[in-house]
Amino acid sequence: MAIEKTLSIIKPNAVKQKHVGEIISMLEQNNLRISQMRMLQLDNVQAKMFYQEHIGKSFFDELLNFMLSGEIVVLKLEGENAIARYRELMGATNPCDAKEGSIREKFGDKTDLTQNAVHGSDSKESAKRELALFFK
Ligand code: IDP
Repeated sequence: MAIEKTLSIIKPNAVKQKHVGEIISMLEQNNLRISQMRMLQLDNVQAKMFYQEHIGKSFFDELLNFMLSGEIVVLKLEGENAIARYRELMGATNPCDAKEGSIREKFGDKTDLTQNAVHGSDSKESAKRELALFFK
């Protein structure tokens, strides 16, 4: 199986609630190798560029405000079939629907689906585009 690279973001709610360590531990335990990692505060331009596919959607402003509300951790993950394996480990977009033991089930806000703790690239194309925004 091919070695893939993917982007993970630990979102502001999970950073504020001090879940960075536990999330990183779950990545390591699932053989998603961390090859680069940074903590940063997004600015408006970066956030819009990152979420460009959602511009114009009803939840876009809420999503942008949330992503600008605090520091995030961005990670470059590598491993066999890493894109799909990390999406599986994250769980469904809505923490209420995320399977038991997934990152979003454990650390997402079950009353606010925007605050679902983590992001993960959904395809090889998005992984390439998203990684280039954070890692040169
Ligand atoms: P994904 O993060 O599971 O790939 P996307 O549909 O790409 O899901 O949505 C990007 C992010 O936008 C989600 O992770 C979530 O934070 C937020 N989001 C998606 N749909 C909604 C919604 O209907 N209401 C509020 N926020 C949403």
